Amino acid sequence: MMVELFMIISSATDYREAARRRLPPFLFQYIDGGSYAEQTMRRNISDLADIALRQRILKNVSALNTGTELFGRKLNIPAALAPVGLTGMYARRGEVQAARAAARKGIPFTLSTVSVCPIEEVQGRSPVPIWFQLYVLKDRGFMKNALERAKAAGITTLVFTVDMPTPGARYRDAHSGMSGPNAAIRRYVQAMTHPIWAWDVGVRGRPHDLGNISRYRGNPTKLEDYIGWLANNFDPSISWKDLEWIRDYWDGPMVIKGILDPKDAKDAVRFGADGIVVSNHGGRQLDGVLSSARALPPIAEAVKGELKILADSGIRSGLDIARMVAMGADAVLLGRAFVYALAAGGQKGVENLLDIMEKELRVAMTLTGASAISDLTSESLARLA
Ligand code: FMN
Repeated sequence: MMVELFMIISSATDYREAARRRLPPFLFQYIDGGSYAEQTMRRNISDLADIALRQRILKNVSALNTGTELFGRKLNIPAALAPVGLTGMYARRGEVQAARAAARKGIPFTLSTVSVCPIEEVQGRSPVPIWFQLYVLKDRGFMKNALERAKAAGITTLVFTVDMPTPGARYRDAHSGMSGPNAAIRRYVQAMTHPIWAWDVGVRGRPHDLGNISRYRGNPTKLEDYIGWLANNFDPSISWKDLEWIRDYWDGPMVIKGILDPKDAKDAVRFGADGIVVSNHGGRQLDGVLSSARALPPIAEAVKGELKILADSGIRSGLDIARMVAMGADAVLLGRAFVYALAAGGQKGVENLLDIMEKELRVAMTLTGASAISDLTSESLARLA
């Protein structure tokens, strides 16, 4: 890809820098930022880095296998791509490119409710079933419509995100031009000074509406309407009772995303969820809550084996995947890591990132003496004095 002519890419961190160069600032900052003072966002990364892996030697791990199984599907590594809104703005028809990369590398892709490309376009161009993420919205008609369309498209796994009864404030967005005064003009100027993105995505990647919402409303819901639409549609009245109709309606696996407390994880078991995602939304919701690395161990202790435990927020390497699995996750979701790669290098960028992460995971497994994903346990972590 173009970006690789100018940069050596060897990690997710390199892709972040490549994405920063390629994207207009309003988009890069939207991806890169968190809420309020961004403390939780930073701790997601630093707390994970503080988890010490336990090096073991002479364990003959020559027959190493990174594969696992999740909701009846074999995965090449214990990971899936997280739902990320507006992915079609970071690369041309970005959701399609990311879904195809995930399929090639043997892991699931999750389509966000607030995607640019609608369900039908992404599933139609993916060789394997994708996952679909749904938000709790005041307009239950939209939710029902989205579920019906997902089902009709052949999607079986639903990720239901519950940590956004109200959106967290992301101050970077007001400064960058994503929102705030004269936002449209500022975005236009930024696009003009990033001509590769402007031509490839801005011009050739149209239409840039929120595909799923447009299909429901029958007219385009444009990027300009996005912030307002979101702000008016999240529903703070939601409770476990409201989820029951979705569980009754949805035949396939249902995963509840946005759990940080063992009590909520137990409620998810009682509710009959097939899985949970331990997540603080990448530090984009309530700043000051626990990092996922800290939230995961007590949750795993409370519900391990009763449903599938996924975890996200701050995962930037295969070493981080090993850490999360060793702390009790069955698999992880990759958020910004894949988005940076997509912005920098499209489908090929995401495929390359997944290759990099698989290699990193293999090294972590080799040097902790783990031949299989099931060998990554609390015994793979060093106890600190
Ligand atoms: N989570 C959702 O459930 N639905 C979304 O539409 C959604 N949009 C996101 C948009 C951006 C730009 C980012 C960075 C995250 C978004 N998330 C969304 C949260 C991710 O699914 C995931 O929880 C988070 O990115 C994990 O943290 P990480 O990026 O540090 O790995």
